[in-house]
Amino acid sequence: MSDCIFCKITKGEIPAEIVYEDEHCIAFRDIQPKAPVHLLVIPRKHVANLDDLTDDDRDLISHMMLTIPRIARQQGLNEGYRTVTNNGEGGGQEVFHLHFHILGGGRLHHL
Ligand code: DGP
Repeated sequence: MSDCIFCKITKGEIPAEIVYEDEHCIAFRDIQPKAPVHLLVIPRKHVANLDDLTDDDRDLISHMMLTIPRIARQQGLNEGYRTVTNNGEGGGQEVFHLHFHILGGGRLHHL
């Protein structure tokens, strides 16, 4: 998607503080952090949100789920962290490129 800011980040067209990348996904620091460590993990492929996934994305989503704890460990989140994805406008989604927030670095409030 040419006008998607997260696609632009994957292509290096707009800057981001990237902390992890592989052939399927990248992770970078959220520009408006809500916790001492606040990262976004996104697929390189443009997928709007969970509703946009298809059976063809099984390996991709499984890879992302397995990669999130690796990124959290690399970032020193040894005491725990929260992973959130906002899905759709009613779910608080503002950027319509699938992303998993990783929040940590302090004790988070119960949901
Ligand atoms: P959500 O509400 O789940 O769609 O969260 C979108 C998050 O993306 C929000 O926490 C702010 C972050 N964000 C928006 N634009 C940019 C950007 O250009 N760069 C970075 N690093 N983060 C962004």
